[in-house]
Amino acid sequence: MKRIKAIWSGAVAAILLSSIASGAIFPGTGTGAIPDSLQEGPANYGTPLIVSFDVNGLTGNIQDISVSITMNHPYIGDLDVFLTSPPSAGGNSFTLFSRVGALSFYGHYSYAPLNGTYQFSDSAWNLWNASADAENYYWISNSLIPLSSGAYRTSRPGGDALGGTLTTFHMDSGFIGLTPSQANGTWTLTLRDGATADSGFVTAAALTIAVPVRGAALVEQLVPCPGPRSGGHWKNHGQYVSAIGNVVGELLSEGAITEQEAEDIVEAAVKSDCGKK
Ligand SMILES: [Ca+2]
Repeated sequence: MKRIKAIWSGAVAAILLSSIASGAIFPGTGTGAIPDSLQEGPANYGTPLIVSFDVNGLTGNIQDISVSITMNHPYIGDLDVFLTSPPSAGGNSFTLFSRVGALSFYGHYSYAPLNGTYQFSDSAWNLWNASADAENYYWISNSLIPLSSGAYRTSRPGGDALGGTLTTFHMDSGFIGLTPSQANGTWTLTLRDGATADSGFVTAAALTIAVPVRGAALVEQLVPCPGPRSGGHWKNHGQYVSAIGNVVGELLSEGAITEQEAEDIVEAAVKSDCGKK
């Protein structure tokens, strides 16, 4: 497990300590070729490639999630890709993208090739299906340049009418809010190919899960942003940060939080507007 130093919601001016989260990255194992479909037709998928993520050490409920895939394939429209939670979390699957541009099973898929690193995240601006849409892609770019690496939103399967509809991890996946006992376990990314003649390869994948920083909500309760619990307002920002530092120091010495968590809380307090006139 590799930790991301950044505090996810740290850019918000009126920051609430209870909303800060830190992410952990879990690298995927079992990458390789995505076996081709052997026969055209509904449900004739090739053997799925299943990439696994050993998620462990989460200390809070899932606040945010994203997945990145480094891959290539000549035709995005062949593919069906979904992320599945561990059995302890119900093992539900959420489609990242599927048969992009498909208007029917037998025809009119997107021609867009893939060759890059693609991240699926709710905070992305790029629309995956729109970027790879069959007609748009073909007519605007008939040289068939691979879809650009970058962050994209997930989308429903199919052509314009359905596939243009965006989905989000927060609204649709069922992953947000999973508890540590549900979420710690083996997550899988399944990639399968539903059309003959062209096949692709996954070289790397990673799952990023953010949970609230442990202790932050308690610190916020003990050291409220508007002013000390004894009443009145903070004299200045420094007084607020100093009070935060005292409480964080106590929690740290009791072993209730780690040094990293202490650092995250203090950093968020420093960035906040609490105590500022
Ligand atoms: Ca294929």
